[in-house]
Amino acid sequence: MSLTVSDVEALFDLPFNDLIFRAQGVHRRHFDPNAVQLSTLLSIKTGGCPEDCGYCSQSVRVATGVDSQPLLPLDQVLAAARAAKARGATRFCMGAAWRGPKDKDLAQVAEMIRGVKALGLETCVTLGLLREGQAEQLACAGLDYYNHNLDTSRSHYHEVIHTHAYEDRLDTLGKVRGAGIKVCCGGIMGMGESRRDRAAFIAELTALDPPPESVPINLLVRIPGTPLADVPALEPIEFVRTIAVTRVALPTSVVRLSAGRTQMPDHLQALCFLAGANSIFYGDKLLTTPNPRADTDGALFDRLGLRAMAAEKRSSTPLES
Ligand code: SAM
Ligand code: DTB
Ligand code: SF4
Repeated sequence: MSLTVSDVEALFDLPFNDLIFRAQGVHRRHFDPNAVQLSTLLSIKTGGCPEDCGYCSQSVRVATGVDSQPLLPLDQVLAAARAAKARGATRFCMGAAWRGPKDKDLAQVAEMIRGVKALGLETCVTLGLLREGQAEQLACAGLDYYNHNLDTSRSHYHEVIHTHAYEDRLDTLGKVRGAGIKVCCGGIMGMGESRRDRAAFIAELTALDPPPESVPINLLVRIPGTPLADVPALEPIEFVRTIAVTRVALPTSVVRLSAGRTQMPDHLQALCFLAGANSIFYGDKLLTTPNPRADTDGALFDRLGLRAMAAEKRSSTPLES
């Protein structure tokens, strides 16, 4: 159901205990409260991106020490996918530092999707803006999810990114949906936005019809050399509130506690799961920055009694610890 910015702001303004209680109630009506979906990320094409997203280490416009690499060969991608599956991941997400894919790139990515799917994993790619017909090619290869984030509110977007517009992102999301691919769409918190911006961003997600199946909420990883390297850190309770409000506003979406977990102590992550997060990136690397190790997450899951969510089901399997 589409919510107004004021509706979402009212959720943010609830007393913390009332907000968390409400989020847990919504979570339990739609999901197993102790099951967490596990996605592993791989950067299949790193660095050298022409876009100027202010948070990103991979833009050509910034010196972050990230080495540019061409598109990985298929065998390396499949080896990483096999390792992710062996650790217990159910989805494999492949990210490319492109404004958008060229048709010859897309043919190679289609082969990667086919190969990863044949291993019995769900597939997700994030390749930037899509042109007419490209989403259909990905659907033909059997792609399950396309990740394309709105990242922040419409008005804050111009403060962070100047080389493409919010409307361009919405246009690609429409193409993905039109091709019958599931949508993974979320954002980054802690980019100097206001609470109203966070509310407006969540309201935008509720206006997508149907809502995204997967909603990654990233805490900004402040990467030296990027324009946002020195932005003040988001207050942690406000981050937990953002997770809880997302859970209430998007009751049937899987909410991913995404980038930023290496900066979060265990008790903060526990609060995020209590607030309704039910997915993580799993494996020791995101795209260019570190993520908690699988054994560290295994130990945290044991302490919290959490289990891995099976693909497309709400049942569970043991997690490596
Ligand atoms: N180039 C494609 C695009 O922009 O859609 C795909 C890759 S891009 C790196 C995918 C997403 O990663 C971004 O939309 C952003 O939400 C997230 N991201 C990138 N850098 C980040 C950072 N430093 N902290 C948190 N999230 C980040
Ligand atoms: C998403 O929302 N977060 C992921 C994924 N989608 C592609 C990326 C996080 C990147 C964090 C910074 C880095 O490792 O470069
Ligand atoms: Fe390029 Fe994506 Fe990074 Fe923006 S977020 S600079 S489009 S890789």
